Amino acid sequence: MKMDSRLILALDETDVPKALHVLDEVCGIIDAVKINWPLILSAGPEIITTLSQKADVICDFKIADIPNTDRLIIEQSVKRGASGVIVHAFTGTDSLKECVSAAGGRDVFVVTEMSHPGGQEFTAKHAEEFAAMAAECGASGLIAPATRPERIKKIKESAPGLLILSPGVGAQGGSASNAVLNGADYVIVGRSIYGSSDPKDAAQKLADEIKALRF
Ligand code: O7E
Repeated sequence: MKMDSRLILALDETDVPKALHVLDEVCGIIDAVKINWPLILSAGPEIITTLSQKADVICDFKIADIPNTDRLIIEQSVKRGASGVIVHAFTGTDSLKECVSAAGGRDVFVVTEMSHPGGQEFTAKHAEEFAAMAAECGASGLIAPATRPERIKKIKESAPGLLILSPGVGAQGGSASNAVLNGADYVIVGRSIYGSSDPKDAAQKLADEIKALRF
C-alpha cells in the first residue's frame, strides 16, 4: 500500500452508485479504500474486484475463526482483488499465522483496541498482547483507536515495526492530527468523507491536515 496522503477511506456507503461516485471523487487523494460488510452485502462480493481497479482494497471482514475458515475467507478475498485484509487477534496464534500464510504477501492488519467506548471493556485489556502476537505472526500492521491517541503510542511500543491504521476520526470524535502525532501511519475515515456533501473537499482537507504535520 502506498504511503502518500496516509488517508484510507472506509467506504461503508450502502447506496452502490453513490459509493462508486465517492470513490471516483477521492481516489486521487486516498492511499487505499477499506470495505466492510455494509457495502459487500449491498453490492455483492464482485464490488471487491470493481473497486480494486480504482484503488488498493482492504477487506475489513474482521476475520475471527478457526485457521481453516480464516484461510478460506482470505483466499476468496485475495482472488477477488483484495490487497489487504483485517483480522481479529483474540482467536490466537494459530489462526493469525494461518491468516498471514493465506494472504500470501498481501497485508494483514490485526485489530487491537477498538475505537468505540465498548472497546475499553475487553479489547483494551489485551491490546498490547494482541500487538506483540501480531508482530510474532508476521502481520503487516495493527488497528488502533484514533479516539484514544495515547493508546496508539502504547500499542505501537508493543510492536514497533508494524504499521498502525487508526479509525475513529471525525464521526467518532478522534482527530487525524492527534492520531498521526501519536504514531498512526494511516488514518481510516468513513462518514466524515462519504457522508459529506463534498467528499472530495472533505478528503482533501484531511490529507492537507496530515501533510501539514511535515513528514
Ligand atoms: O466512524 P467512521 O464512519 O469514520 O468509520 C470507521 C470505520 O472503521 C468503520 O468501517 C468501522 O467499522 C471501522 N472501525 C472502527 O471504527 N473502529 C475500530 O476499532 C475498528 C474498525 C475497523 O474497521 O477495524 C478495522 C479498521
